[in-house]
Amino acid sequence: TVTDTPVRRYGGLKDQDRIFTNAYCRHDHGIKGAQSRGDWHKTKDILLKGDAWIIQTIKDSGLRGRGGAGFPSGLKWSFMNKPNWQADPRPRYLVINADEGEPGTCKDREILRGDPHKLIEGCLVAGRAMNASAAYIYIRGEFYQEASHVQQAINEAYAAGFLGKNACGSGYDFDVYVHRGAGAYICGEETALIESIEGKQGKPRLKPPFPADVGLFGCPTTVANVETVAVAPTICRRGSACGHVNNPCVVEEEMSIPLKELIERHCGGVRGGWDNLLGIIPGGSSVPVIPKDVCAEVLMDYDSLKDAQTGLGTGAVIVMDKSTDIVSAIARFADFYKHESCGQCTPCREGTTWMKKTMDRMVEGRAHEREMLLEWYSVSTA
Ligand code: L3W
Repeated sequence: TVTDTPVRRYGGLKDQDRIFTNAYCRHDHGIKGAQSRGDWHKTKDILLKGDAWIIQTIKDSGLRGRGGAGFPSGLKWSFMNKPNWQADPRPRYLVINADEGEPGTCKDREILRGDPHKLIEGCLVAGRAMNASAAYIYIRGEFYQEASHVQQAINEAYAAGFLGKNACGSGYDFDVYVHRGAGAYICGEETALIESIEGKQGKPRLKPPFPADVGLFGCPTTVANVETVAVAPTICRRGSACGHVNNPCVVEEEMSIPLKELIERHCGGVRGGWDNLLGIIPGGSSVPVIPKDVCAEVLMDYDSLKDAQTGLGTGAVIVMDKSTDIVSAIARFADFYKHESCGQCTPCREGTTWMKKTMDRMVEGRAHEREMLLEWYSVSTA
């Protein structure tokens, strides 16, 4: 039994946090629609982070298999990368269990129809994590329309350079194939499914050996459910955690509530406890960060925050715990303001560009020791 799955607090899923936004296939299921919903965004960056990073991110997210067994996904994927796996000459495979046939279960069907690109991108990311060279998507025989949508997505992904040799320009080669079942429920069991792809009757094998040791065509294989794999790219893009407070929220409160009380009463406290706090931006990204000791005392109002050399701003509180790289975080804001400058006024147009360049130099460790953003501030407002 594995018990290291992080405990999650129920907070109600917000619309902007949803991953599958094309249920019932109301919008375009093709590549243009998928990209407008965020799929294939910076996939190359995820792939370049490598197998260990992807697996750790999936482990940290607490994702568990959605085919019924609930086995921790990051752990399962890590079985493929046993010590010295490179010395094993066998190819390695990812197999997607799209043989959804349990009475009353029709959730993978919606993903296959409406969001097939999430699955294909997920195959690539999960495949990279387990150093697989190909994925086989085993689709229930009765799912004709679903198989067509998945095949269309695969064709589009190859045409865009997202699959095949040098997938997404990452230097990693990866192929995806569809294999249609013939309508046997037993083929949802992972070893029977493997037998079926191999062209034999769908009858289960004894375990062990598990597929990670001896799977498809006798090679290391991971069989994973559609939904499990389809969420992986979004988890990698968003990060495994959902913020640095336990319960991110929007609340209406009385002016002058102590900042600490606001966070502890409404947000379930700082992730890892108050001691894990690094600093807070109390009013959106236009006001300065305040350090932890100031956060403990300050009240959420104009005067108190002004005395603390920051501001109430919009009242949007950004909490940063000790895992935050504060220089990178500020560089990210600088990037935002540079990107969003309309360019009409010189101080903003030039100043935000210089700020971004300065922050980039700081992030990369190339900044001069006397370099200060303040200089650009005084120049741009002179
Ligand atoms: C390597 C070890 N791998 C466990 C792997 C194992 C499997 C996964 C979970 O499913 C449920 C049941 C049905 N080294 C490992 C290891 N693994 N120990 O982890 O394994 P397990 O044994 O907990 O469950 P299981 O037998 O795979 C039983 C449901 O699955 N089911 C699912 C159908 C799913 C679909 C679908 O996804 N579309 O049809 C059908 O039988 O309800 O709750 O991968 O190899 N030491």
